[in-house]
Amino acid sequence: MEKMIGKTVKIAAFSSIFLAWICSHELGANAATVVVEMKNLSFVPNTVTIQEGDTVRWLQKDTTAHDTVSTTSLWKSALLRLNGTFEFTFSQAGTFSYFCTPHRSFMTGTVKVSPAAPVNQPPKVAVQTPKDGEVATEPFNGVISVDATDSDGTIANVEILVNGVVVASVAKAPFVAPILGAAAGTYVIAAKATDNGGAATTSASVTFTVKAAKTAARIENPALLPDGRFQFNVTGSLGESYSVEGSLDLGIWSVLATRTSPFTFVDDQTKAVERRFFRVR
Ligand SMILES: [Cu+2]
Repeated sequence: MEKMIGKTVKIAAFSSIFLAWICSHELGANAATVVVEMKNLSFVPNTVTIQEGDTVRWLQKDTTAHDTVSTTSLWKSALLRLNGTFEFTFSQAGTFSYFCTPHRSFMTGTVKVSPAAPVNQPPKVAVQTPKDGEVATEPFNGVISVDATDSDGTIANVEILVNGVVVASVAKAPFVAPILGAAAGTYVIAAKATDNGGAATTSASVTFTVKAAKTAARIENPALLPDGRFQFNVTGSLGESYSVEGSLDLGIWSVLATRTSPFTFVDDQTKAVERRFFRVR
């Protein structure tokens, strides 16, 4: 019973190593570990091909002692007993021969290390217009334009997102999407670029505000102050800028003040004139 449990555990441990090796090679991301057995007075497999950064693990399966020694002194293990292991990680591409010291005349092996596949660099992407913080007035017509580049390939697609929703998917430059009659509101604009290698980058987001159209201001509560000055209140679109203009003849108008609605305008010059006309815009 104990023997059987022991065997099961060994098989499980071996298969997990094997799976890890396959997965990491398929992904091309993480370094792999490849097992070479020392078995029946030989290295099995006799030649292994790995990538830069991968590791070879020698596993002793003979009762006769073996070691693994690089012909260029890159590595050298101790003499290994049954189930003993030795690992070496290959950081340089090349072909590396090795041998077992007690059986040098016939027990040899080779590790071929190929250069690691270049890693696909993700694209760069930025929203060019509108600018972050830009404010416009409704109804707004314009263009969202996006700059997307890929240092080691081409741009396969650019998605333009407004408030998290894809409004355009553009396969080649220029990467633009029209804005037609945008109503008042805040728009968060971003773009997601995908390159020909499948890597994607999402841009920094840009906040674009469309304000309600400016309404005509009202002149309210006109009053002559005890000191002879004239005042009135101006109420227009909240936060919008309005200019008070004055004229003596309804022909020539001059700006008397420009302020943010709502505000009270007091005319210091009323005392000096017989009459004056006002308008606000
Ligand atoms: Cu040997």
